[in-house]
Amino acid sequence: MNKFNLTFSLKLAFLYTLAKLKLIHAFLPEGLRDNLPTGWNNKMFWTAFSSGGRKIFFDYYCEFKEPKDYRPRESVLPEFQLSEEDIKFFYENGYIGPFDLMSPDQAENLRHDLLNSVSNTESFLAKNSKVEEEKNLTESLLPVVTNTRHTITEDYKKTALNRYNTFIDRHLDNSKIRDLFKQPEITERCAQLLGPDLILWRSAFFNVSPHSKGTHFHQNSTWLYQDLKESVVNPLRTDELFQITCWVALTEANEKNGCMTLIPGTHKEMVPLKLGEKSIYEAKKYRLYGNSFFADLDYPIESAKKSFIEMKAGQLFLFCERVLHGSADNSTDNSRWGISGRFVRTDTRIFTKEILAKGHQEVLYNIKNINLDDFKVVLVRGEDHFGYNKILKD
Ligand SMILES: O=C(O)CCC(=O)C(=O)O
Ligand SMILES: [Fe+2]
Repeated sequence: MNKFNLTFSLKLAFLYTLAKLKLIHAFLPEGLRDNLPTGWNNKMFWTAFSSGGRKIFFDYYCEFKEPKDYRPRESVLPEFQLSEEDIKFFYENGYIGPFDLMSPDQAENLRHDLLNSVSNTESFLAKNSKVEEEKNLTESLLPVVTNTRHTITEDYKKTALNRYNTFIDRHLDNSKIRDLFKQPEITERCAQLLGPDLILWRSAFFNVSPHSKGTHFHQNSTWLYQDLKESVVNPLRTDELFQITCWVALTEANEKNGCMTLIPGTHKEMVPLKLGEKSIYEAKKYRLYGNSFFADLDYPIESAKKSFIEMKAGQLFLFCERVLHGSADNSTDNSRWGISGRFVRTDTRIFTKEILAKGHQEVLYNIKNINLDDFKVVLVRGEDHFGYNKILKD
């Protein structure tokens, strides 16, 4: 771990104070204004400040308040019903499942079909953004997409970027992915946890290649780390359950080939990263400082009790992204594939007005200027009484 950095703390205190003084932002030089930790809360500031830059949150810090009761928030058909016990289990552990969605054969066909189709068509992101400096797609970004910590060659970088463009948010241009996530096996269960009116805002394919390391352990909350300045997911409250991820197994997933692995109960609070010298990313920016893919979490991952979510192809499980999760290593000769969809209520704003107007960036991938004029969410259940998000019409 690096040393306590007094200069860091003093600078951060200055910048955090300025960040809170919104009225004077218009009068600040742009360079300074752009580097203010405006997306941070007091806990994030205090953790970074009091550790002299050695501990920093990767995503927006929030805690999880227990609900008043564990009654389902929507009544659904009996076959999809969760009991109060089930809901209590979800709140205690941060996940529930697996449940059946389709047969292994159907999952296998779907995987072929989807991978073929997303590999041969252009994604929303690829159409609407440009990579500013490919040479700056540094080594710190690549393990995210590739699940490896190999030496990075030029070829490898391109592959990583292609993979990113191929596998993220393809529900925006692929109706089969939308249909997949509109199925009642998913929406009816999410509704009992979140409420009746739901949108899908993100989807992503995840692959653990043969004989490679599994996905590193991580937590997510509001995706503040993407844009650095503003959260992507903006719920009315962050101290309650505001989002659920549905992970669908497109191949069988077990301990040998890289099934999802999580540490039950860790969704109750976000954990900071312990920064080492190497992990410092975007060091000039005090808004967010770490890269969870190289820094260790301030949590005893190795010795923690883990749940291995073994699934048949075609099953799904639901989890709160704030639970510490990753996947087992794949020691087999075949890839393990899954696709996840992220669901929130219609009262949640995806992207702030400012990001929508100015464009988005994926800092970890160095993808800048993502134009969001055509960005939409998918209403998968109920009605939208808020109008915060543009809805994709099928
Ligand atoms: O499939 C994996 O290995 C990781 C998935 C994941 O991190 C997610 O769905 O949030
Ligand atoms: Fe994740």
